[in-house]
Amino acid sequence: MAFDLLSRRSQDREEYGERLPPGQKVVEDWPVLTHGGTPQIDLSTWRLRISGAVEREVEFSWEQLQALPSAIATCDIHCVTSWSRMDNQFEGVLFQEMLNHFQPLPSAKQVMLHCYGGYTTNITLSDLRQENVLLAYKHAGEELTPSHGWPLRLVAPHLYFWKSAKWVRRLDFIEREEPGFWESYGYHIRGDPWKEERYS
Ligand SMILES: Nc1nc2c(c(=O)[nH]1)N[C@H]1C(S)=C(S)[C@@H](COP(=O)(O)O)O[C@H]1N2
Ligand SMILES: [Mo]
Repeated sequence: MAFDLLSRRSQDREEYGERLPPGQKVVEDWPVLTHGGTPQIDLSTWRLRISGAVEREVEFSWEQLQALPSAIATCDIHCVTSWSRMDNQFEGVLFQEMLNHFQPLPSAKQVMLHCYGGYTTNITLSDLRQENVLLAYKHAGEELTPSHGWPLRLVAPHLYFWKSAKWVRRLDFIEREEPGFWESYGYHIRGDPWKEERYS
């Protein structure tokens, strides 16, 4: 068993090289990792709120979000529990596109992502500005399933996947670094998989 895992890992390494962060192994399925349960969400009352250190706080209804230009990002995702899933096709609104609809204040350095169900995670504004980061509503051409974050989740593929908040409901722009849920339990404040920033 241990031997199988080791040989699997070296095959993955041969196939993917630098694309695969250290200590990760490739899976074909898509595990669900949720602390707590999947929240019940009603699209008619669903909102995405932009708050905190922004020029003007704004809210998007589901229809308003759908009306924004969409994009497809193909990316690999890396969970800190050591699985990676390659070549995911997410569709949604790029964070860079979202920035055409509100203006962070110069003092905004970080964003606390708040989710339906209570989960939070912190991310720097510069990490959110990376070109592949999006608020996704589809995966592989299909609506996200409830357990993977329907109706809307963040996808920030260059960081460990715990940063990719499912059921996101609020982006709170803040001026100082603050830990989110897992970060306050000892997970790394940033979580770069290539540097193996797993724990603090
Ligand atoms: N709201 C919320 N978002 C979350 C989580 C969670 O528990 N609640 N888990 C995180 C973790 S630890 C991981 S690895 C990924 C898992 O996403 P998946 O279940 O779609 O694979 O979601 C992240 N986003
Ligand atoms: Mo995770």
